[in-house]
Amino acid sequence: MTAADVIHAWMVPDFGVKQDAIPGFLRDAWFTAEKIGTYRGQCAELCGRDHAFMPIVVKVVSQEDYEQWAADQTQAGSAQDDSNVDTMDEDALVSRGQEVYTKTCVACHQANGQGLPGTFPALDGDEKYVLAPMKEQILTVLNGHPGTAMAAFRDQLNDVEIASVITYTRQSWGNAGEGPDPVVQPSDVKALR
Ligand code: HEC
Ligand SMILES: [Cu+2]
Repeated sequence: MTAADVIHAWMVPDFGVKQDAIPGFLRDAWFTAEKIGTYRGQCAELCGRDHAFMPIVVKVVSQEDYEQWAADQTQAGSAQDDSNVDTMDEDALVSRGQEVYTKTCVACHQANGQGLPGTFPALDGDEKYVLAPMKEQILTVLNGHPGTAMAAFRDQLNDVEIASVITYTRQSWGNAGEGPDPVVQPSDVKALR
């Protein structure tokens, strides 16, 4: 859990779980749900004007229903068929990359690419990976940096998604027009996977 703005808290009393969600920190929490049903909670930190509008809903389902749900999700994801796509045009990469970034990277690296000082590195102006030859950045997203909060995305994202999100970071904020390899193609990711 983390937060993008102020401190919130994820609380579901039936599970005995209450965990602060703090910008700049990553925390986790676990519980064992023993009965199928719909459980409700709410943000438990007075977090501002919309505090009362942060309901939490957890659906506990059977293993069978979960597997069905997971299969449906995978199908929804692959409605956009990325297999056998080796190259894309630059605009398509950037716009797909923005979607991936917003879904997968923004909580840590932030919408403005500045990250959070001391916790999540800025990708805007990052000379080491983003404004550098593509190889190390591709390896970073594929394999993560073990022992840090930067996870491996090789199982979660396909070659098109990884190429897109990397292209997006290379062409956004102050990075536009700055480093080498402004465009990374799915075939580049495939070659290093
Ligand atoms: C849970 C938080 C988190 C998420 C989500 C996350 N990152 Fe990271 N990322 C980090 C951390 C922490 C580091 C620094 C790792 C280290 O110290 O080596 C990092 C490092 C990086 C770096 C290297 C930059 C540098 O200077 O160290 C790149 C590039 C990067 N992430 C890209 C991405 C992309 C693209 C995504 C989305 C697909 C993503 N990250 C999602 C936390 C995250
Ligand atoms: Cu809140």
